Amino acid sequence: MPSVRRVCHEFLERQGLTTVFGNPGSNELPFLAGLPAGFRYVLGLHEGAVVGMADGYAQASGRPVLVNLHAAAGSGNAMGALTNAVASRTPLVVVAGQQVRPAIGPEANLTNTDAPALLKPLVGWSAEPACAEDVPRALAQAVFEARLQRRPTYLSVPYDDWAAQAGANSLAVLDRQAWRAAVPGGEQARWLAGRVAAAERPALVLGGDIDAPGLFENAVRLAEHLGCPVWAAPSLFRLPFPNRHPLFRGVLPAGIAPVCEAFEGHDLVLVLGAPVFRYHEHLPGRYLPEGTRLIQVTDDASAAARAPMGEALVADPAAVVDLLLKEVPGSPARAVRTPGGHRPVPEPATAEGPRLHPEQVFAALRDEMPEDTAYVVESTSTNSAWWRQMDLRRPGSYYFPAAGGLGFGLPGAVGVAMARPGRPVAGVIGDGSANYGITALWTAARERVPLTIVLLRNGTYGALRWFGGLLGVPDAPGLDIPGMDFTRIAEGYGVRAHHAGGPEELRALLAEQPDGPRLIQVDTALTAPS
Ligand code: TZD
Ligand code: CA
Repeated sequence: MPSVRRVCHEFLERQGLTTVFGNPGSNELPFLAGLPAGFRYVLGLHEGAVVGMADGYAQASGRPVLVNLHAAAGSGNAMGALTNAVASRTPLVVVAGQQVRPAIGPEANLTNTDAPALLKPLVGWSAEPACAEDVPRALAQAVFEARLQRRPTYLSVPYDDWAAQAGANSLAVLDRQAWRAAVPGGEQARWLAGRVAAAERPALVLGGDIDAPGLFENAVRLAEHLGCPVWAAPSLFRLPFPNRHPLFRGVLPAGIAPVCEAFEGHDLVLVLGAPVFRYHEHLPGRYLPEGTRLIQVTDDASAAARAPMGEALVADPAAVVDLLLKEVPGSPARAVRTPGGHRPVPEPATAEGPRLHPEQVFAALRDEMPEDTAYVVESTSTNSAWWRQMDLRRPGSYYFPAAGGLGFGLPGAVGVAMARPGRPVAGVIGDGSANYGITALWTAARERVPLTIVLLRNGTYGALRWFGGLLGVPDAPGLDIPGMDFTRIAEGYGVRAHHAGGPEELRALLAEQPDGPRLIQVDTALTAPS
């Protein structure tokens, strides 16, 4: 009979979870013994960076990814990064090492006390198998729960389990598969198509789940078919629609009152692939204008259940988009006759003095980077400058920390670039944000990941200064971060680095395509996020 470890390695290989992001400790070493040649273990130097890289990799590949963390300390370090993975619905399978079974009760050093409870509030499923024989089945459950729920899962495994003999029945997991399909039934389909067809002024709100190959393009078709305006859902983390399309109205503001205002005059708001809604700033008001009806379509049952208003249909948004394209008559009056007539970009704003306006940086990216570049953005005060300058037309073009937890951007860019080796990737990272995931630079150098990091150095936590104004706190301490030279930090981690002193120098650097990681630091002027 093979060992538990052998069966688990084989299961992971069959499921395609062979790129493992981790930072191991003694408890984890027995799982890593004899890892077959097809596995790639990507070492991260801090668990926040490990999860950020795995998150980017899983989002860009659309597949579950294995994360290997050290007991309670490593899992704890990962928790902030996991908040983003929960909000982006990333299927991360976290496997943490545990002390040997007889040492757990007496709490020997490195015991993960009550391990399943540690990450419970964040993950979709959390367990420590009751006996060694159950480890292969539990690992399969961790993978399938992550895929079916689209949420991270957590499995704690006592390290003496890996060398144990697998039971005969353990081998059954090797052939397991679990899929999900949720096509609306006839009655639901008729109800939904009827509602959309009857609407006089419908509006679409698209969420991160729409940013998938095929679905992204079909959502454009649906919007053009209905001839209706499109918003991206608030607290955007993936771009679900080309941002200069004539029907695109931008990202909904993340407050109750401004969302209500945006929907004024619409009789139906159809939300596809998003929670209703991830508000941020507390701007109270009515949820919806008088007479506006909201229908949410999501495959996330919890998002459907917790929405504070509207009707919800739990179904695959891709199936629903297909259905609506087929069943709802097009609107000749509203139809967009010249799809492809994208809105032009404005001249970038400029700044006083030697610093660049962020719009100049983004205009340089737009003009000099290849059109299919994937951007991972973690720069918080430059949000409106970003959307004013960028022209993103393809799926998988934009990633942002989904729960607003900093530390995703730099590692996430490394993960996206590893998952999509054919596609140019740029991280657009603030000087504050960079520090939460800075160690990912070392992994990028070690793995020779082709990647451009544009580091925006304004010397401050810009977004917090803006928030200070909003919340009536003009004098908060701890918001300035002067005195960091990221070219030297990057070089210390083995990453080639440049300082761009002006727009032309920046453009010239961006026009070169790197064969490994590089960082370009640029001094920027402070702007407001909106
Ligand atoms: N810690 C973590 C893990 N996540 C956070 N979101 C914050 C702290 C608070 N925070 C923000 O929400 S924005 C921000 C902080 C510290 C400033 C980020 O600074 P930056 O970008 O230099 O990356 P800007 O453009 O200067 O705002
Ligand atoms: Ca900053």
